[in-house]
Amino acid sequence: MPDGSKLGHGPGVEVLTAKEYKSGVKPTWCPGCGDFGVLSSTSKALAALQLQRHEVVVVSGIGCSSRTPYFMRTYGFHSVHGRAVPIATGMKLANPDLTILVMGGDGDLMSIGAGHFPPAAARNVDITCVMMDNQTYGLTKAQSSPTSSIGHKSKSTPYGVVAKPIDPVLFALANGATFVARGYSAQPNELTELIAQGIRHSGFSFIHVQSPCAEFFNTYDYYDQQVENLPPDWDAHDLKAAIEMALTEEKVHLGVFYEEERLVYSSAVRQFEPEPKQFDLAEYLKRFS
Ligand SMILES: Cc1ncc(C[n+]2csc(CCOP(=O)(O)OP(=O)(O)O)c2C)c(N)n1
Ligand code: SF4
Repeated sequence: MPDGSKLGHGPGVEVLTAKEYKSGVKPTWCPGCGDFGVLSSTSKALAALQLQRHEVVVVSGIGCSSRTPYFMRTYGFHSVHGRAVPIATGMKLANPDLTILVMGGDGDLMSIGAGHFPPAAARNVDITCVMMDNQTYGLTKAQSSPTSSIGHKSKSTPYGVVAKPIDPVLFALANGATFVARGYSAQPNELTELIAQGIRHSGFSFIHVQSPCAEFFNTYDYYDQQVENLPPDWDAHDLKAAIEMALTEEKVHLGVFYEEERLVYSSAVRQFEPEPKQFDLAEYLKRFS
């Protein structure tokens, strides 16, 4: 086993490769599913940061993408549909030293779980939310989702979707997320960097990943054509510019849209904790004399 002290991790600390963050359980995903790329990038990001596995928790809801905790050799919680964000919030408050990743799909996080996202972003809960967006409900065999385009035909919308789709990047920016980025599962190296940056960021990080469903809605050709990096001189501290860029419909931009330093929730709430009262034992015992 390599000695961690050579890498500045202290003697006796195990140096981990990306493979060692994977559980070895063979993913149940269909061949070509974008989620393979996201799993690989997440493992590589954890290896780049050399986080110890007992310090990391991957929390998910329900969906193909939400199966990710099974495939990671970290702590994991495959919870109930849409509830990953509040569960992660509780974990972070109970133990602020943990690195917590919420991983799930557009159905899980933007539909049934959509009500939980805004308060976590606004409170700046220090968790990293990686959303695998395939614009469909893969696990339940291809109903439309809140990110499906107008006109998208599916089993639940046989005549086409009529609702305007949610733009997850815009949603995160509007709700006060302090790190907002977009990646593409077919560009795993760039995605690794975005996930690592999201984890390093102190506060609510949201990484929107275009992660096609190879089985029911294969959009690889579309995204191969449509994705474009944010300009090299992009100022990620300009919220208005980030919102305007997210509204641009010509291209699907990749990179870090926005980043802001703000007090994290677990520190902010502790400011309101009352001062502990001094306890005078002798005074207290007088009542029994
Ligand atoms: C309370 C509840 N409602 C509905 C379902 C059925 N259900 C399971 S997964 C899912 C949607 C998953 O979609 P998404 O999060 O996009 O994940 P994907 O499978 O596409 O990765 C639904 C509606 C459920 N499990 N629980
Ligand atoms: S149904 Fe789609 S999202 Fe689910 S594992 Fe298969 S390719 Fe991936």
